[in-house]
Amino acid sequence: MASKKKYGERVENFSNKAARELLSLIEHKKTNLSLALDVTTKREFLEIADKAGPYICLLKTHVDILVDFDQDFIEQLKELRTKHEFMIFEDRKFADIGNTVKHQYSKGIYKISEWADITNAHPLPGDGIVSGLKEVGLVLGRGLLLLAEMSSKGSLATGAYTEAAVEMARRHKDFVVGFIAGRKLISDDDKEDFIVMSPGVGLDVSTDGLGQQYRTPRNVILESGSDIIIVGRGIYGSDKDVAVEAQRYRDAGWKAYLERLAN
Ligand code: 5BU
Repeated sequence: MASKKKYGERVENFSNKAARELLSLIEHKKTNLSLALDVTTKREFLEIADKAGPYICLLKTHVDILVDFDQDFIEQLKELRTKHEFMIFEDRKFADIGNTVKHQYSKGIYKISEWADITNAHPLPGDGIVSGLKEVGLVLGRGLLLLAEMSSKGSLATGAYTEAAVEMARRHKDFVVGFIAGRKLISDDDKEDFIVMSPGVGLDVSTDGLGQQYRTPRNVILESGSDIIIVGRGIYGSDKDVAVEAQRYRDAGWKAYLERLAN
């Protein structure tokens, strides 16, 4: 069952700083839209982020696809974060043993833990992946999402695997704040809460020819009980007016949430 609680009322369910901040931000900015900004140059990225900024709660990045990534990019990203009041989610999909992911998270060129409020990991390697990331991220107030499901056709993250992801999250509630999934994964319970974010959201097309599968904001938020819609090419794809499309998805996501509360 989808949560009947307002985003703001759920803040108290979390000890994690990033989760609390995100739910408060969604409540006051009135948007459950995350932009998945998969462009490959700094200039394009920063331009689009500036246009969509007023309408999103969370900017989802893949910094390793930028051909001209540098420290200046991070500085400018942080400026936009403050200007528009959104949070940052690096969709890194860590998938290695704890010791390795600890370094991948904090070191290398990207130093993800320094600027990303939220990142994510595959539960595949077992609890060590969460423990390793937690060693770095918890003191910095960061949060982690586990990939319990994927939006792509033929995904193997189903059934017992998805259930095991939920159990893993339950063992690390201070750091694991939620899931990437297509639906709410636990039944309503006052004692536990996880934030569910769903990629594969689009209003105009149903696939991308490479296995992506799109559902509507209404389907994801109202019918499936997810909390945040993640939209990429639906907003910045060719011939799109970024501000117009961002508002359109913001409105659709929020309307579905209000309907869920009223139902
Ligand atoms: P799109 O342009 O709206 O299709 O972009 C979707 C984004 O979400 C893209 O950055 C993917 O890497 C990301 N994604 C996804 O599409 N499906 C998943 O299951 C996960 C992430 Br996890």
